[in-house]
Amino acid sequence: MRASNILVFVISALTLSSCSGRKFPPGFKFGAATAAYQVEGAWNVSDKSPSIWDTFTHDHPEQILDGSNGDVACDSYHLWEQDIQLAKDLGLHFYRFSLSWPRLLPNGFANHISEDGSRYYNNLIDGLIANGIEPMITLFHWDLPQNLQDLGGMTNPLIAEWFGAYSRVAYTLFGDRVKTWSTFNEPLAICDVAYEGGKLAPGIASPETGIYLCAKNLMIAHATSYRIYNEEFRAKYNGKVGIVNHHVWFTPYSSEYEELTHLTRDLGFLYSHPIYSETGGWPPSVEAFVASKSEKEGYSTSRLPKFTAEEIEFVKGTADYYGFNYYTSRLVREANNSTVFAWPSNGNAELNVELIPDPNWDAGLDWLVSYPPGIRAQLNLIREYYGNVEIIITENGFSTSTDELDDVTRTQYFRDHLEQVLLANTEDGVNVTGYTAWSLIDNYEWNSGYTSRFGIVRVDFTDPLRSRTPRASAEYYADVIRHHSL
Ligand code: GBH
Repeated sequence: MRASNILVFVISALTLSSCSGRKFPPGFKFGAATAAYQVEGAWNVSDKSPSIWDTFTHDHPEQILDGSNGDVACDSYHLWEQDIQLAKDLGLHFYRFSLSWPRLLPNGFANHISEDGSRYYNNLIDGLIANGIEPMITLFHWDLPQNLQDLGGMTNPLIAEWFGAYSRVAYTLFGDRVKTWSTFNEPLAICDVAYEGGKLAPGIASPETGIYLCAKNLMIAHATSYRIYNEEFRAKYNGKVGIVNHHVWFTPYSSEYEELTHLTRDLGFLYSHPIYSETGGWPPSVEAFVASKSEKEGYSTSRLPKFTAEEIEFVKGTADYYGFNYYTSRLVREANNSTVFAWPSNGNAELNVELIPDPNWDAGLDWLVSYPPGIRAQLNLIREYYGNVEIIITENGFSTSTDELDDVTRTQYFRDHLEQVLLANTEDGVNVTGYTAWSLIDNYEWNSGYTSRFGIVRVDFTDPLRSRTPRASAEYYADVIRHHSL
């Protein structure tokens, strides 16, 4: 985006905060999210088998800041009724949670459905609905069954079949009551972050090739799941299926990096272009870039596997909405020899870019620098790329290292970001229809263990009962929902 556009954003933001037209459109929905491995605990109850996150945290505690794991986490496997009560007290329209694949299908395959696993999710779904809260299910939020990993996991093209079969079980069991589905949460994390340095499960570093094998297989797996829904369930259940992408808003460090910024943004759309673009397939700029680099490196084919013409058609159009997770923004410039590549893994090594926060932005914990206009700018960019597709903000939130109840910075983060979402909707006409706070409750924050808190509700992890206490941000959010305005 050009500086003049940023100025327009700033001016309209100022105008908005000084007048009263701060209502969200009537159908706009508010929710909050969690993910199975981060909240459920009960990692080995009944016939549940280990996921790659069980294995990774048990075998490599040194990869986790406090050496912890999700064995118990928030114990939501047992305390799900409390989670529903919290969601109800907040007035949430929907609750976004994920299914643990190895809890539902202990073999990974569809030949055996766990009775306890299916009962757990049925109870959760029914409980939500009884309290007027729509369930929104993510099929895959990173916790792949370990036995499928042993067969190659995301780098085995058969993952598409396995994921399809798992999806069919989930759609069959829950599709009568669950109307909004997403297949994968953040391919960027599943493929790029995980395979770049092996920092996330399965702990395999394969930055040149593993990343892109995963990328292609994931796209086919997503489309397989979508098409199964279309062919076997849509007529009966009439729900929506999409995928959730994480985007960092990128803007040039200085005008000489405009082109590099475009390429960086295009790479950020690696998992969107095959679905939402008119042509289908990988973003052409990225495809050309990796192909030419691979050739120079002596590879016989591009490290980014090509789609066949048939595969392009198979993947194209396979989403009923655009799931968008937003947390932070970065400036883009060319890396030099002394650059230490840090998160975000958005091709920084591949493109030789350095992605750095503007010192003027509010520093949060670790990587999470707050730049509210970024969410609005990225919403507009999605529309610029793919037209006025329905967008649901599937995650947005802020972390702290302390667990205070009066969470002033988190509340401010929500206020500022909600305002930008509202502006994108009302001023820019972006078709954004929902907003999801990450997270309903403090939970297991992957490599940060329990040191990084995202909950609008505090969880006391020293308490065997994992007591839950709403923070000030929860009150604020409940207020926004109640008034349907800021
Ligand atoms: C989301 O990822 C996830 O969907 C969710 O599960 C998670 O709890 C939430 O955000 C908050 O993080 O350790 O410096 O290398 C957002 C993308 C990818 C951001 C991994 C942090 C690791 C940063 N995340 N990344 S670092």
